[in-house]
Amino acid sequence: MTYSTTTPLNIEAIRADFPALDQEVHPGKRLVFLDSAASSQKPRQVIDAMSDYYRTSHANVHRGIHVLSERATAAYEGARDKVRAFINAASRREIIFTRNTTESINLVAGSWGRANLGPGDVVVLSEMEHHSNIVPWQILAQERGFTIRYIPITGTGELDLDVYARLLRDEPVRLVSVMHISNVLGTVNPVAEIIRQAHAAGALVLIDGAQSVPHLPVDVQALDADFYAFSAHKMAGPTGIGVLYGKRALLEAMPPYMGGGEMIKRVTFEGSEWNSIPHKFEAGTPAIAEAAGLGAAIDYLTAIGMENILAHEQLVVDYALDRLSEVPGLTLYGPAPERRNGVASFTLADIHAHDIAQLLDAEGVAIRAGHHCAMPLHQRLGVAATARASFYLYNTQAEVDALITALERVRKVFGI
Ligand code: C6P
Repeated sequence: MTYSTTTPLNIEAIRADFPALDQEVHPGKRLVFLDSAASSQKPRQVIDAMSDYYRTSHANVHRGIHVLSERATAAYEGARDKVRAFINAASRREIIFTRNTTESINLVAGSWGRANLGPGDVVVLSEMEHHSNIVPWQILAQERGFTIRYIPITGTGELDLDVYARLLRDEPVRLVSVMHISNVLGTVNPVAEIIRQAHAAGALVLIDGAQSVPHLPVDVQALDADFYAFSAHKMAGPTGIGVLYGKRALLEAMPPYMGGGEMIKRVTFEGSEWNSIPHKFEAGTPAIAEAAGLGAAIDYLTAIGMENILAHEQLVVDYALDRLSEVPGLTLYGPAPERRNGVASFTLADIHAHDIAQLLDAEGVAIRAGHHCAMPLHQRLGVAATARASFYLYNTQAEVDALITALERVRKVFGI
């Protein structure tokens, strides 16, 4: 089989931007980093932006009337403008900074959910969801008494849209909350269609974009998403900051999620008046350096072009799926290459995924093993754990070859 190697990216230049990629992790073993779905590496542009911020501009935001506070505020609010443009939100007020995708989803549950859901209502999730899009709803359902339904997955690891349509028709669905791209199966869900059908049935939609915003162009207005959540650390940005996009009218009508400084307009002993959005949802001193880092990550990805990143990753993932499918005893999970992105999860005979990951690590190949915070999905797949190789803009087909060679060693050790 011949494989396309015509990537639109200048891969050597990109790899040179990521200092962590250039190292031996064991004597004679160069790092092959295939764990970006858990958290991506960071380019020096992001590291420098955060370091520069701390060296020259740190102060608290929105508070002091002095030069450093003004610089810090500009860095923080400038990052909000970059996020707005990156996902094409209509207004910067619709961009709420959180800690990560998990906090963004908890914010919607704790604010919109607590105010709007009750007995008789239905929230629709899917069987492929990450724990962060299951557990907040389970906690709230215990308190508020609504029902959770799950869109089943088909044998190819895709959402069963017939069952989804039936749920919307037969049940009083108030909210649909599903992932854009699966962190285990790689499935790219048809979220525009899912949103269209939900809206026709009078339900709102929250999209978990943790695995999509880093990998493909996302336009929240074109999708007509009501809420959209993602994390900076999976898109070449720092840990400690994430985003909740929400439509302005919804955010304005929602009660605060946390109380404290910054989120109020006026406080008396008798009560308080809330600040306008987005500040109503950003209580306390925020992650300012991290916002500067996220802004730099967006600049970095935008300069390369999300379409180019998507095309490059598709080449690498397609190649990985082809090569992995040739490994004797290996089972791949997820749909056909044209309907997936980013990750390749597999089992190898009856070898435990942790043993695979440990032996691969000894060869310098970093993957993730376990349930990837999707235990119900693994239960549905009938396996306790999978090994997962995940890819980003800096990975190459040569690194896939290194994975395959390392897997040969695993097979030899286990005699299969
Ligand atoms: N998945 C993985 O290895 P946080 O931790 O809040 O930044 O992201 C949570 C999250 C939510 N949804 C999806 C689809 C995700 O993939 C993740 C994070 C990582 O698959 C860590 S468990």
